[in-house]
Amino acid sequence: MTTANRPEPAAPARSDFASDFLWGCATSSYQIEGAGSVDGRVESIWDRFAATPGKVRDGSSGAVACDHYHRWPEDFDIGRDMGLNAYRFSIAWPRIFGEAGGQPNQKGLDFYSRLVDGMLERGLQPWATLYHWDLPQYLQDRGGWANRETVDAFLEFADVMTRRLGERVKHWITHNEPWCTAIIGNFEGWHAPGLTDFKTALQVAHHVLVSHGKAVPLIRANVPDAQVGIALSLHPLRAASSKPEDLAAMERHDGLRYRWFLDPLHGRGYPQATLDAIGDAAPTILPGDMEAIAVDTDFLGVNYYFPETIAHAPGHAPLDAEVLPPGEVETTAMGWEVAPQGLAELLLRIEKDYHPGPIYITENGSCYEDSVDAGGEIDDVGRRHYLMRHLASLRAAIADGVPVKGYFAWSLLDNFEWAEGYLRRFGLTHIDYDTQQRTLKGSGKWYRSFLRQE
Ligand code: IFM
Repeated sequence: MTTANRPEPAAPARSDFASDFLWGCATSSYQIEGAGSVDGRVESIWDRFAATPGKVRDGSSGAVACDHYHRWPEDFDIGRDMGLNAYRFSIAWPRIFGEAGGQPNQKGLDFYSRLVDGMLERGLQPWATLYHWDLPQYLQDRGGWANRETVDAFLEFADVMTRRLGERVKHWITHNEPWCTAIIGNFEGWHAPGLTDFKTALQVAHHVLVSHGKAVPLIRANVPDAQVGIALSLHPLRAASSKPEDLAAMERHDGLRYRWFLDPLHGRGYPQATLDAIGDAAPTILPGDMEAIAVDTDFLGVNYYFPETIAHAPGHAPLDAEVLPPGEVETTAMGWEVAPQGLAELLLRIEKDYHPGPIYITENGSCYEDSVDAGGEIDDVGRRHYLMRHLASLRAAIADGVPVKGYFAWSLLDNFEWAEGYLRRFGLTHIDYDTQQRTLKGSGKWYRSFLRQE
């Protein structure tokens, strides 16, 4: 069924949720900031990747993006007027350290300091993500996250940022979507740095998790009353059929896609069946690593977009299991299945499996092909329905006992959608990339009326 044929969903109300529930939008530095070579920012792996022909579908990069670096007051006004009480952003490491072992860049620090003041002035609780994929290229030149030294460099970055902002920023996310950093970037190769080696990818995943675990106590030491967590991208899984081989393939995929991250974060180590299956590709683990990864956190961030259907696929690396494209189901312009109930399903599973404490939906959103009408309006009915239906699902999960404390829509603005460039729009606010004009879409207006209880 296409979105156009769908009946209008029942609208959830803000009053269905706790009065102290957090309502935000999420963004990330490389996707919105632009100002690629301003004020001492150095090259990131995404600058290098985007400059490599064929890597980004429209040949674009984040060099200008939404020019948020200069236009952030207008963007935060949009967030405030929408009625948000929280805002999730990430910090561009290449703005802070221009070389390995160098001194922090004062202009980069000042930019994020201004940004945080701008949030606070508008009643937006700042949620800072330390790593949302824009690794400095000079670190990739030394092996990137596969090199253990990057863990130390990350800790130095985390230390500097939390000392500088910790009086004002209490909520810290160490990493966004380690799966994407590790597997998409280093095995599947369609994200920066574009490597295609499974063993490297698992070493990257391990170092990312170690860096998370070691950053948590450091952040707590620097930030009075810190709340620290990690944001994982997760999918409910379905087997392609009830055949034993598809069920087994789903189990194998689950071991890597879900348990490989959640098990060690909850003190269970890497899943043994997955370790057995991957053999020599297992990462090098130093004494103390697993204990570090298992550090207690204050919340779990869950990024949910769509479910995955898994089929047995002999020869399909790395685990003879394949994620199938969705069949005859409703999809977004990304080709991702629209499955609001999948959010509740996923949350209930996480709660049952790990009981992780407070959960925040740190991303959830949809991509549609928006059109601007003659009056300059964008009636993005698909995205509006997606948002309404996912909030209804979230309400159901909370009613069933999952302690979700906040929701961040992806995204405040249309932005640079990685390998898809500017061909894909996820924003509640439309960006005209020629003029940088911002226009609140129908979905953004609905979120505003929901948040203001109009
Ligand atoms: O744009 C991305 C974001 O950077 C990470 N999570 C998924 C979003 C949509 O693909």
